[in-house]
Amino acid sequence: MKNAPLKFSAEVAKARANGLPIVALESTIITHGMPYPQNVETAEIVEADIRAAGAVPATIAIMAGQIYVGLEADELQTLAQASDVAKLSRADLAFALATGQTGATTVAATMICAHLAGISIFATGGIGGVHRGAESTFDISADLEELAQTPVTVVAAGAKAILDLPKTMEVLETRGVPVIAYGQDVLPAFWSRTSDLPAPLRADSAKEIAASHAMRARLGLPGGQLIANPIPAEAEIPANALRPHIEQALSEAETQGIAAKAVTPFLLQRIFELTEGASLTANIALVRNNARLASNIAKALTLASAGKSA
Ligand code: PSU
Ligand code: MN
Repeated sequence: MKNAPLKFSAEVAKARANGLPIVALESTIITHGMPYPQNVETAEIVEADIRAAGAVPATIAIMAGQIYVGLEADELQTLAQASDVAKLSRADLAFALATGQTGATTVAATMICAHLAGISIFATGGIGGVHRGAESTFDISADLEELAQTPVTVVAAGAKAILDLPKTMEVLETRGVPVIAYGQDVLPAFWSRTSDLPAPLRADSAKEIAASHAMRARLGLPGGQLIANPIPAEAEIPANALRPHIEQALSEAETQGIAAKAVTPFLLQRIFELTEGASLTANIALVRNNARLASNIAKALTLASAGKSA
């Protein structure tokens, strides 16, 4: 029997009691993915988007030995301003809980916590993946392994161009993770709506994605689904405009010997600086867009399971 130290916010506890659709949100994007104060502003707007779409947001973080599922406004503020927050993945989640650390959950850790809390749908910006040069560094995000083993559907905007997108897709295919592009035949590439890669799967409605999630459970397949939702057209940054900044950030990371957990936050911060904030504006627009789609998937899943038990 599992006995996870879960602590639900008042709003999430009520949603659980009433069988309402819930969407999980990660906290590493707040502590390590965006600068203050845009990080907390974004977290609040995204939560509001989910409520407006008819679902309930559950931002997940680790504090004082407990998994917080849903943060109260003051808890979110504290987390967003803290400077010594650990970035937690599968490897360090239990240690951080056992030792009372404050920790932000990555995609991998958020999936684990969401699943423990009975939440099936999770919205974020971008997932971790296979880093460029992984053939020598072996730097492959634990997010990919988590997608292969934990049954949560993750809505993201595709992988960032800081990663090796073709290699990321190969690993996902090998590990049996469905990658479903929303409303188009090619994979989106985070800041851009399109990439050169065809999407393995395509869905045109939240209902189809929910049905596929439910079917995986019926088949007893472990692991989740990755939904690749293109950034809204008006917020897109052309790949050509970003390429030199990405190259520069990558070469600085190499020169400065940035490794392991520090790589992704370093690259995101440098690209933010080099684009004078444009990357962040796009990032906010795509997270909000993902939150809306995730809400619709969560609603469709709730409707489907209500229909089944009726
Ligand atoms: N990609 C983004 N924004 C982010 C992250 C990734 O565009 O904030 C964060 C997520 O929390 C993701 C983590 O799970 O970085 C991946 O880190 P790593 O590459 O160290 O596994
Ligand atoms: Mn890594």
